[in-house]
Amino acid sequence: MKLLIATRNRHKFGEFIDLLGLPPEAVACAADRSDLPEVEEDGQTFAANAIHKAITWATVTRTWVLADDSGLAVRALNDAPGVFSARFAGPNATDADNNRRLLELMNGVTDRRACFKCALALVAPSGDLRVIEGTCPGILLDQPRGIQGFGYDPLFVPDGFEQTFAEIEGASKNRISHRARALQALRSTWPECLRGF
Ligand code: ITT
Repeated sequence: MKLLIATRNRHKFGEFIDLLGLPPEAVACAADRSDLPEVEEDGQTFAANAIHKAITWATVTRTWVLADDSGLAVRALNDAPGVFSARFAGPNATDADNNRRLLELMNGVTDRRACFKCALALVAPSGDLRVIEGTCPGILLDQPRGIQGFGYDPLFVPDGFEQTFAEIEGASKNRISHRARALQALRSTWPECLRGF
């Protein structure tokens, strides 16, 4: 049985491949599955969106499903863009559009604190469900730096680092990221959950 990673974002999927350490044949990406229904991410919280997606697709596939809803919460913007992170600059916004909009709103703002957040929802074929969150605090720059990663990575310097997520190696991001921390917490509350694939 495969584990379905319930994301169509190839960058996120790549991070999960590295984080999970599972053989590629054990894992499927939602971007490769044309049979999955669209799931509206219209919840008020990351957790609500992750649960909705995981349960909807687990019902269709009857496999293990791991869903991630994540984004950036900026202190000076009352935690925006939050659940609107992917479409901050509009419905079809690119990462560059979203970063530009964020920089415009942060122009002249001295409080640069921000936090990446990730909610993971894991559903077993039995219907068993766990939801857990991970966070990664840091600060926002006033211009992008680096070419790795995705999303807001070029603007975000995690606490304890001087480089942005788009400048540090993927392996370093995967040690401290919101996604890595959520996965660690999931494994510690449900140790047997991602074994045996
Ligand atoms: P799926 O819904 O298919 O998973 P998505 O990219 O739309 O893909 P989200 O709805 O969870 O995923 O939106 C997450 C957005 O938050 C993402 O597009 C980025 O802009 C931002 N984001 C989340 N995690 C990030 C990370 O590790 N680095 C940079 N930006 C991130």
